[in-house]
Amino acid sequence: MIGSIYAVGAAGTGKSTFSASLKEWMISQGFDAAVANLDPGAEYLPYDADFDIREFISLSEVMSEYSLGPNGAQIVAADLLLENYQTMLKPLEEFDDYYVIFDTPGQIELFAFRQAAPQLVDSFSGSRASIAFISDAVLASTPSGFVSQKLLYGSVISRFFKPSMNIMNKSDLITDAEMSAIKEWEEDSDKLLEAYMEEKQKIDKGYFSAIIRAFSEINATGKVIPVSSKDLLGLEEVYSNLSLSFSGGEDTDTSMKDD
Ligand SMILES: Nc1nc2c(ncn2[C@@H]2O[C@H](COP(=O)(O)OP(=O)(O)OP(=O)(O)O)[C@@H](O)[C@H]2O)c(=O)[nH]1
Ligand SMILES: [Mg+2]
Repeated sequence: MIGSIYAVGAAGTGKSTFSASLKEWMISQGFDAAVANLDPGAEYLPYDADFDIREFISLSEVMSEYSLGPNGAQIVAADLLLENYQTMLKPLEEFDDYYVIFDTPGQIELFAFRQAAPQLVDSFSGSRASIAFISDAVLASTPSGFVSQKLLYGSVISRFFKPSMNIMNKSDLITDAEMSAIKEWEEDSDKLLEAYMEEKQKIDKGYFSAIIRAFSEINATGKVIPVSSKDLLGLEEVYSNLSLSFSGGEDTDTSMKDD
């Protein structure tokens, strides 16, 4: 694999749509790209999967075999994948010269916060792995939503310790003014604290200003990349971040089909 991109994020933030769009964009640019679905519970996918974990794990079979309801079955299914990935992911070996985008399970805790997930990423993709944390622009457009998504991003990157991107998906759903406010909060932690204090009247200022100060320190890697997976916008910046993490900045990709 030239590189593995793991799309990780809370339910409904657009991981599957992002995976589909990034593949489409990469192919349009002449790169070889494939999408692997790692969500055994997915009922509908907005792409034709090049690899689909549902061929190995059936949620309904897990439910009847283990006498579980849908939530318990999701956990067992996630663990089945994490315990058996070496055999199950073998078909992906044929994508040696591809970028492979991994669409992870709907609920973030089923992948990012299970014990074995960092091990899967590490041993399967090693230094060719990048985490694409997918957040929702609508949520990020209020100061408290912005703060909570940054915290979630922080907890995901501290699980994987891989190059990562903080992707603000669905940016087509927010106004230019909301986008400018988000950019301002990123640049200026005082402005973020001010906006936060305005939104939440009775809070412990000391505690939140400490959290917000910590953001400025991780900003080097934590700046959001606005993306619209619906309109295929922002994907060029995603790609340049990827090539930066995979090749130290130079676009040394040899898989270009055109020119
Ligand atoms: N407007 C807009 N809608 C989007 C965008 N990306 C995804 N959506 C919509 O958001 C909804 C959820 O998208 P999915 O791609 O299924 O999200 P997901 O994170 O894979 O969802 P789960 O796997 O169920 O957690 C769908 O209705 C998508 O069409 C986007 O960039 N803009
Ligand atoms: Mg999905």
